[in-house]
Amino acid sequence: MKKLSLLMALGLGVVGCGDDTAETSTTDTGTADTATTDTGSGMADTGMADTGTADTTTADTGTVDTTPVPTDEQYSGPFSYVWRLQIPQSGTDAECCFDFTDDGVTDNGLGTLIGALGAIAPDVNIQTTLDSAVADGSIALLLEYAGLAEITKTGPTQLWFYLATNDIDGDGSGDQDWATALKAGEGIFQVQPTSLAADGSPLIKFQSAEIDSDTLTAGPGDFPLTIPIPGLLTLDVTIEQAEIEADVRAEASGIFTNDADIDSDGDGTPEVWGGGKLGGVIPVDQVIGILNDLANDCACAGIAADAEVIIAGEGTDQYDVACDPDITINDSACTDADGVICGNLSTVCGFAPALPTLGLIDVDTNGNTIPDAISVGLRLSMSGAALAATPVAP
Ligand SMILES: [Ca+2]
Ligand SMILES: [Ca+2]
Ligand SMILES: [Ca+2]
Ligand SMILES: [Ca+2]
Repeated sequence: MKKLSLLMALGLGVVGCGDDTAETSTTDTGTADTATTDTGSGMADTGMADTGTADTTTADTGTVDTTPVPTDEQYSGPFSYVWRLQIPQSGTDAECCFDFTDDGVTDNGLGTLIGALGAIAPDVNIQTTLDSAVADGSIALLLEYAGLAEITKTGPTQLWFYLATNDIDGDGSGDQDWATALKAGEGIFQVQPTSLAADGSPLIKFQSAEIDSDTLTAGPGDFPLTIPIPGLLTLDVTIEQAEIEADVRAEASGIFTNDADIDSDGDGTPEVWGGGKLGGVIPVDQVIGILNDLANDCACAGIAADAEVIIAGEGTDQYDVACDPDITINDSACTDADGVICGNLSTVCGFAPALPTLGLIDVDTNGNTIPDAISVGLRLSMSGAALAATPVAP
């Protein structure tokens, strides 16, 4: 098996989480909220300014805004730098992260897959690959807590995500030591323009988030994720029902996670896990679509550019996956230059029907009791961070 480095470069994507309901004239009859407190005569707003539809009349009699939209300036912080991303190795309950099937047990199809991969290909260590990518700066993820109360660093906020760089002087390598400076919250970063929309706002955000004492929560919402597989392509998937939960503390330099000691492998000795959890589900249709797109580039194996090589979908009792038996695959002429998938297409097709039996497809998202999505979860470790005087990299 070739090296499949599943680099979870959280090129995280956008949006969605908001039940950021605008006050409307039907429930809210006051003047427009323009500040952090409501100046009308109704119930006090506990949040930040309301950027929804302006109230049209004189007194506010509506309910409080539950998902305030911050008004403070972008890049004013506070920030967190993600200094470690951990992929669960076994999919055990303790490791990670959330229960998507309402049975009281956390679900992590990704962890199950990683565990299976580890058994099949012990030399492939996705966690080591990920650790190196974070330590050398190829994955540098920064979070801004927009609108978070400056003094208490608690209360409602939004989570804005940036891809960042520590190479402020532009010489091609990070300016500070990862292990001693960045992990300790002394890191200084610039935001990569690739993580910004045309108007300069972050592409990636959880609009509904909160720090309640020492617990950060965000989501649920859609979370587009970019997974670069070197030499192959960049996978774009959207994690649905995405949410974050983290045990955090505020320090002068920003928001830190508190590590968790969890004996995930059951050997009696706890391992150190990041205090943050990020999880959600990926519909299998998305994954099959990506694989079919890859297969369409396999002219070397005799595949037509418009062929539907893998036929998949919900059957009567499971999500079925199989390659079209009418398509002849001869991948012997494919070389490394054709990518991992083309050279292994017959292997992929031989393996495909077994996919539903691995326990990987574990969540039913459309209510017909047939699982159709893969649950995923990652552990995050974060430290405080700051932006450079010029916050956006050239
Ligand atoms: Ca469950
Ligand atoms: Ca540098
Ligand atoms: Ca252990
Ligand atoms: Ca289903």
